[in-house]
Amino acid sequence: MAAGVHGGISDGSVVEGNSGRRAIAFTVALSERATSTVSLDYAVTPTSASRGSDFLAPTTPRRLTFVKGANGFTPVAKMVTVPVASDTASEGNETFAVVLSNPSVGVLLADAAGIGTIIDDETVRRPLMGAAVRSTTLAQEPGYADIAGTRFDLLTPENEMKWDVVEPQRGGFDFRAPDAIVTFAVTHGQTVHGHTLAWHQQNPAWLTAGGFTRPELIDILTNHIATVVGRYRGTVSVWDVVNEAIGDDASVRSSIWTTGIGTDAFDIAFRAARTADPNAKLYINDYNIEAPSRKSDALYALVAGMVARGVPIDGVGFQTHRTLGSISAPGLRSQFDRYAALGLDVAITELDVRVPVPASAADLAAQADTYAVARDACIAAPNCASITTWGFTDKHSWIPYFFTGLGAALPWDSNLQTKPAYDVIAPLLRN
Ligand code: 9MR
Repeated sequence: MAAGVHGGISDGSVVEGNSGRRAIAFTVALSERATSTVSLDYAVTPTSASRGSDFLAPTTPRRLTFVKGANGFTPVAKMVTVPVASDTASEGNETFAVVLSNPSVGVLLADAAGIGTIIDDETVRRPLMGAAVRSTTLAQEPGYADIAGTRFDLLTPENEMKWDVVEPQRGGFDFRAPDAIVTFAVTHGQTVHGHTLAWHQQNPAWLTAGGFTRPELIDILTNHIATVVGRYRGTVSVWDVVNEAIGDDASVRSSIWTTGIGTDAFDIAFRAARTADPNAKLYINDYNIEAPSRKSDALYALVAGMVARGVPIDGVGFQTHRTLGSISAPGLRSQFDRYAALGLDVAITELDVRVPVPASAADLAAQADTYAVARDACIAAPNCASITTWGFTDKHSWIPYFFTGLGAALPWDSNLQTKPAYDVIAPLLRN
């Protein structure tokens, strides 16, 4: 048997049910003989002992990634929901099988309940896991700081690197807030995703109402990028150089940059960033580009033009602010793959999935499924570098302030308790 991975699934049990779905909890463990990173696809499927039509069909395979730590592999607890045809009074008697669908090499194990499991040892690359954080909350809430510092590989300042914070007066820079996050990340062995250098929002009035000429604006933009990127050279590993370049009408958005400088504003920004830190990855970042659309095509055309002109761009950030069920694996892959063909990375940069609040258990289960689509698309795409959630706790999320009646969009709830969406990303998190 190839690299000799052994493992098993145990403790399968139906933990909750309603007329449309069952939630099933189980634990996956790997033996210490496996290599450092192992991915397993699993699906829940009907068994001969399950009552006929209760389980409609096997679930779509989902992927678990194990990373070997100093103490070996940690067993992973999972909860998965499956569609069922009808409610029954005897949920506790139902049986199911959790099947690992990588059967090319491996061993068939069975636990006490007779659950067959086939184990494989395909080695996968693991995307970095990140979260957007707020400097004031890091300083004020120890529970928040603990999760931020211990579970993620990468932190994105949610607002602290934006123009209105960093350059509130022309040439007058204030780095206190971004420095606090960068210092926190370095202390915790994390990297930083810088956000953002050219955007149409959160710009100070001196900039937007200054009546500057094109040469003046080029000078202002390049000086800002040289100063900010230069300050964090070597610690900020990736920058959203340009944010939200394409409007909802699929044309290049008008902003202080595109109207004041012109169509070459973004090229100028990328070149200035490369000069300031030759090793940082340079991204363009946008929303509603997670599937084929006029907007995603417009972004692709913009990026392909940059590549053709030799503009130093390394990747495309997919914000992924979504609603339940609004992304699909084929949709995401169609976009990831065409940037791979240009030689570019992609990343999921601002993931959240908003639901009506107070959130129902069914919506939180469906939310986990939407998170799983994003996670699995990134794991499967060789050019997907990272998955970052926009915040991590519902206590500190932009959603309720922007969408009346919606919220609960993140993996931890307002009391820092984990939600079903957490179980989806947990295999990729630190610890
Ligand atoms: O989450 C950010 C929120 O706190 C700010 O008030 C808002 C200002 O426009 O920006 C939010 O972050 C945005 C990010 O910078 C770009 N993509 C969309 C995010 C949510 O609006």
